[in-house]
Amino acid sequence: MYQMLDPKTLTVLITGATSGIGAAAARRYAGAGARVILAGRRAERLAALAGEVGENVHCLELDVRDYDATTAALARLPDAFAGINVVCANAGLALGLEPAQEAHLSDWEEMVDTNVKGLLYTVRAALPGMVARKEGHVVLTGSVAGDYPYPGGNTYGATKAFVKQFALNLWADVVGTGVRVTNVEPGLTETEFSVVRFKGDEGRAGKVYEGVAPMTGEDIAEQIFFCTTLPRHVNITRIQAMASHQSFGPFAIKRS
Ligand code: NDP
Ligand code: 8X3
Repeated sequence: MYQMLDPKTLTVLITGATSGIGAAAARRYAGAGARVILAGRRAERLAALAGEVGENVHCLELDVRDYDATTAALARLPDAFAGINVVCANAGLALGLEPAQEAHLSDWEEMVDTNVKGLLYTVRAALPGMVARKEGHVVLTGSVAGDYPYPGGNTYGATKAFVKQFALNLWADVVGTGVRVTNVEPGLTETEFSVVRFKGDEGRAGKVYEGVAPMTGEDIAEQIFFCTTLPRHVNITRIQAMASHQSFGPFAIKRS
């Protein structure tokens, strides 16, 4: 019988735990007996999720764009949660779908600050402890958008390309330390992602998933859980999944 890691040995930090993929991952880990640290900005959502998933949970009201707050929060974790050995740097967002020449610079800045800099802050704050303990797993939430361009994906896709390359470079650094690195790269997944992208326009967000069977937060959480519970001699560097109704576009050729 193939021997997976015992989830009860895991202490998992999840950023972006108030919704979607992060919330589903929190439920998956907590349901399997792991200790889970839920991080996000919306305190009431954190409290509701903590109430739902049980006792082995600690909440951090945190904006990942604030490095000082992130390091301070990790430094004062209660003893039971201090030995983090899985970090899911998952918090992120897309804003807008305008072509680059019409996009809002403030949207670009918020995506870079969150998806790139916030993700770096989370990893930088948690990594030294895992290396010192000779055990850990960094799971980044990348995207198919980091591999494949699409109209309006401009800065969002570029942030996810950064995440992919950072994951690979991180793995080059930590190999042999006992820390693993995985970039999880989902495609179409129905969460609050599109409501956020379209700034609260639920009608427009709903159309993204109309007539297709998108993946769910639970689908991606299962992939994250799988990668992190494989035996320690196995490292999945990248895991990419698309909804079965999704594939690549052809090259665009604009004829005159
Ligand atoms: P949701 O909008 O449902 O969840 C996003 C999460 O990110 C929320 O919990 C939100 O928490 C958190 N977040 C956003 N900004 C910040 C911030 N500054 N500080 C802390 N937390 C923040 O979307 P998803 O679950 O889909 O998104 C999760 C990740 O998955 C993202 O990185 C996204 O890019 C990626 N992804 C999503 C895909 C999809 O199709 N849904 C496909 C591929 C990748 P709060 O607002 O409470 O702070
Ligand atoms: C989210 C997937 O294709 O909407 O990262 O950009 S996509």
